[in-house]
Amino acid sequence: MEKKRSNRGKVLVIMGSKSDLPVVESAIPLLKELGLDFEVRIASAHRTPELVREIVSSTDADVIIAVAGMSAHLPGVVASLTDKPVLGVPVNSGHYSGVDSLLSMVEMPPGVPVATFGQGKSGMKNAVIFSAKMLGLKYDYIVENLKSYIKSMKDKVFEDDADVQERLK
Ligand code: RP5
Repeated sequence: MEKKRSNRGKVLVIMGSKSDLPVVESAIPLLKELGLDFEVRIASAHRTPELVREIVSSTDADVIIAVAGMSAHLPGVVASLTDKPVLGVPVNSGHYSGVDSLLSMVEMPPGVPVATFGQGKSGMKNAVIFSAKMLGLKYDYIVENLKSYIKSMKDKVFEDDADVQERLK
């Protein structure tokens, strides 16, 4: 049985191996900046399927980001175990430049979707932002945090442009 959901927006980030950690860690500051509650776990669809089932069935997170490389079955298996939205982030850890992982996530059979993002750190970042957008439907404070984040991105472009103008004078 899935636990009751938390009263703050919460994301479970699950990765297939500790070798995926740099991708996950790169987005921790963003999870904090957006005010998302989060839990980070390592569990492999192939090596520890029982642990994957246990984590997914006991989490009180609202959405799940699953990060994996090679034949990346983790997001699909997670999606088969929950009614919560599952976001997949492919990692380039095999011999096919991450396409192996991308196709494993994007080509889910009809009825068991995994919202698949780009590969690696940029995909992870977008998966976190997308999670915040979904959770903003329920939590107003997240919408406010997203607005500040978007404003800071915009300000950075203006600053960078001003900097380039200055340098190239
Ligand atoms: C996948 O296989 C993991 O997500 C990782 O990206 C890849 C390689 O795993 P390790 O051999 O580094 O543990 O399950």
